[in-house]
Amino acid sequence: MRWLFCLRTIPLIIAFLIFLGCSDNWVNITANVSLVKEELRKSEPIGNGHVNNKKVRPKGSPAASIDFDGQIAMRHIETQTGFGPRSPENPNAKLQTLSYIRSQIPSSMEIQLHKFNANGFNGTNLWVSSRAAKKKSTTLIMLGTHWDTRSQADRDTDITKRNMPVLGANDGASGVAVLIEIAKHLHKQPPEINVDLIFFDLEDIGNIGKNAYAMGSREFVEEHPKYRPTAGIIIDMVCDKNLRIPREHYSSLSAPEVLSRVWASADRQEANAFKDIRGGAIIDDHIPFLEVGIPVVNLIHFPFPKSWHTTNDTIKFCSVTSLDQVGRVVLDFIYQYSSNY
Ligand code: 1BN
Ligand code: ZN
Repeated sequence: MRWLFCLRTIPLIIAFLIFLGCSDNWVNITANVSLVKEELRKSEPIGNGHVNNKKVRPKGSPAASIDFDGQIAMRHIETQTGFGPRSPENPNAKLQTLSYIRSQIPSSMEIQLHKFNANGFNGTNLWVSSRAAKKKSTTLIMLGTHWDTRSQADRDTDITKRNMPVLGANDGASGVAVLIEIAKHLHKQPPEINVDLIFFDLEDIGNIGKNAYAMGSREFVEEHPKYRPTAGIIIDMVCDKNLRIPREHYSSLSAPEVLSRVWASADRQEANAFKDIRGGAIIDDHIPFLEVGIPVVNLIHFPFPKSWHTTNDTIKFCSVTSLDQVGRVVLDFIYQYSSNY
């Protein structure tokens, strides 16, 4: 009987002991599940798409795949700088540049020349309208850049060069290059909203004699009082190898929603040249628009690179990757607007 008792109870005791051992693990497992849940709860993206400082964007989301050709953009810089400085003293280079930009714009887009005189200078703004959406959408986004270059390299470290003109690979040609490629992209993949691209003249003779910065855009705004785009982006100096674009001050102050959309696009495109920090207060082609209440932001390299307003502003400091980032971010911005127009 005793043996029989042992035979029956020993397995039960062993089973009980095993249960006690496992139960400890069981507690741990439940604890771990709670921990994971807590981590997940903490890591829910709240607007900025970040989890504990890491990106949580699902791979292959449509916004992430915009094919902007930075290499071709680089060639547009090469062509423009090949014409020489595009400053008022060099009318031939200016004519060649205007005709080059026109030749690159897809035929589906309308081109208007806005000729003006400011402070004794003749200028030409080139206004391209991509109105694929026509009346289907009342949203109109204005993208702008300046196509002129500075007459004097007044920040050159070599004082003997300060009267020489700036070649403007970065300060002039880079913005034009990006907008040309954006125009081609919009032609191939028309958004559901209307887009204008404006190439402004006479942005960059400020503080030379009695001239101001952003004269071309100021003339444009003054002479087109009925022109009221929904929002806009000005790009300037966007090709440097160490590109760094913080949130420009006047843009943050007067067009915060547009700036937030741009930074959301930069985040989606993983464009690390865009820095989520305060930048300088820059007088550029966005200012005349902001003054009449049109929310236009300025995407500009800041602090300015060493080559700024020097004879060193050449293509050797430009990078395909930088052009690519800016192109993708601006296109992402457009297509996001387009997806909820
Ligand atoms: C941008 C590129 N700017 C000139 N070249 C605008 C500017 C205005 C920059 C004032 C600094 C001061
Ligand atoms: Zn400049």
